This record gives sequence, structure tokens and C-alpha cells, in this order.
Amino acid sequence: MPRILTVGAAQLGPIALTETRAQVVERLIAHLREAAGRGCDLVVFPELALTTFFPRWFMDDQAKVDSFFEHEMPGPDTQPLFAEAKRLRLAFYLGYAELTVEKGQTRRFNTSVLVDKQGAILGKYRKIHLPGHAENEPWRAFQHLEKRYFETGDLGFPVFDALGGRIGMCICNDRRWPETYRVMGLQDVEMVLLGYNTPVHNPPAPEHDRLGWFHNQLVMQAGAYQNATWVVGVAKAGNEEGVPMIGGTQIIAPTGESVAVAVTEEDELITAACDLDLGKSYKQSVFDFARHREPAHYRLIIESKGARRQSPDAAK
Ligand code: CDV
Repeated sequence: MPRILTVGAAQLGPIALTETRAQVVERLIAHLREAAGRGCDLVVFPELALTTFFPRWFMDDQAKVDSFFEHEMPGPDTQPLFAEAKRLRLAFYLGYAELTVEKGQTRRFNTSVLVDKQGAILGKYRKIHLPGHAENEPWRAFQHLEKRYFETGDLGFPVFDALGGRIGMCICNDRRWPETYRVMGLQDVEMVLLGYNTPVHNPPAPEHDRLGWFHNQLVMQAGAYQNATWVVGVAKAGNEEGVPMIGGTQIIAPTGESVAVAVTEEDELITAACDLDLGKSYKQSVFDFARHREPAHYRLIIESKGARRQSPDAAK
């Protein structure tokens, strides 16, 4: 029996600063209803899907920063989303800013949750690769202050037995790092869910701007193929508060091929019926990790954070 998981990648257009959580949740619910009509099991929303992408602004008023965070999930504003998904028997992935108090300490993470068809949170991921900077850099056309507003995730890259398969999560910049996929690949992941907010313009390296779409596709397709997994990448796109962001939402097969791609920079749902066994032949041949990987030669990957030059002898 084929294991088919029908997925909806629910791209969002821009979210205005003035848009309330309740208004955004209405947009998410509209996606859910369309996904249910198209026979989806699972809907994937973007990174920080409940507000505008606030790390583009420097704020030193912590109360103002915290107004972009969710203090509970679900909370009063997100409860209707959970209720509608449960009513429609849909699972979903949601990215949001998480504020939590642990052992008396307030902590803030860029988080995603995987919610099952009964409306229960069955998995959580906290973003590990935080891009950008921690201090105000007024020379930039806009800021990218994820390193200021969030802590590095502390949950690793877990893979969950869910929806009849092995499901993993990551968030935005994580998709550019091969380690992200490989750590999940080593847990036999079958589908990676990820949301992103990617500005077209990269202030420290504007010469990369023309390649944003290409790099987005390149990293997700490579991650999918090299780990024989489905990848569902979902954008918040369009011109948000004066900052253009790439679209390119897509569903990628374990072959590395994109089987569905969004064509707008607005709210747009794309869907695919994903055979979770499609990666099997790769996992049993070219990417049979147990047979072909050579971890003894990968020591530097865990021992070294940055690139360094060393003599061939030192590498032995
Ligand atoms: N939200 C992100 O993580 N954005 C980064 C940008 C800043 C490069 C990304 O990797 O898409």
C-alpha cells in the first residue's frame, strides 16, 4: 500500500505591521479550508507566520519586542486556527515567535510546531541557524536582528513518527546548511517541513541579490536529494513594509525535483500527493548511509565551527 501524504504549502503574501493576529489567523484559516477541499492531510505555513517579520527593525523597548511573541500556543488568538484544523481533520506546521518561562528565566525562540489532526501539538522545533546580527546597524536599508531577539534553538533537529511517516522540521536559514538535513537524514526522515522569510536584498552582499530564487531552490533540492526526503518549503513573500521578499514556495520530491511551485508572491496554496516511500530506492542504493558514509573522515564537521587551514598531516 503506498503511503500517500497530501501536503498543502500555504504561502503567505506580506503581513502589514498593523494587521492583528486575528486578521492573520483568518488568512491561515482560509488556507486550511482550501486545503481541506483539495484533500490535504497536512498544511505548512511560513516562518513567523502570525506577524510581520519584526527582526527587520531595531527596537530597544523589550515590551514592544515581546508584543510580537506568543506567550502560549495555542493562545486566545490562535485557538480558532487549532479548532478549525481539528474540525477539518488537518495537521499543520506553524512558525511563530515563542516566549516561554523556563526555570524562572524568560526565553525567546524562533519556533515551529507540528500539530496533529486532533489539534494536539506533537512536535516542536526551535530555529538553530539564526542569521543576521545583534546590534543596530543603521547603514543597512533594513535590519536583520534575529541574533538579538532570539536564542539559538535547544531542541536539536528532532524527527517525529507522525501522519504515517517520519517528519522533521527546520526554519528558514537552516535550509541553507547541509548539516540540517543530514542530522534528520540520519534519523530516516521522510519529509522536512520548513517556512521562510527571505528578503530579496542582502545588505552585506548585494551582489547575491539576483540569485535569491536560485539559491532557495538549490539548497532545498540538494537537501531533498542527498537525504532522499521530501522537502516542503513555504515563503512569506512580496513587499512587506517596504522590504521585498522572495516567493518560491515549493514541494520537492526525494528525487530532488520540485513537483509544485507557487507562481505568485501572495497568499497561495500549492499541493502535492507525496508518496513517502519514494525515497526508499535512494536510501537502499546511492544514499545507503550505513554502507557508504565514512564518518571517521567527517571529524572536522563537529570539531570545528569555522573554516581553517591545516596541513594534511594534522587532518589525519
Ligand atoms: N529569516 C531568515 O532566516 N532569512 C535568511 C536571510 C536573512 C538570508 C535566509 O536564510 O533566508
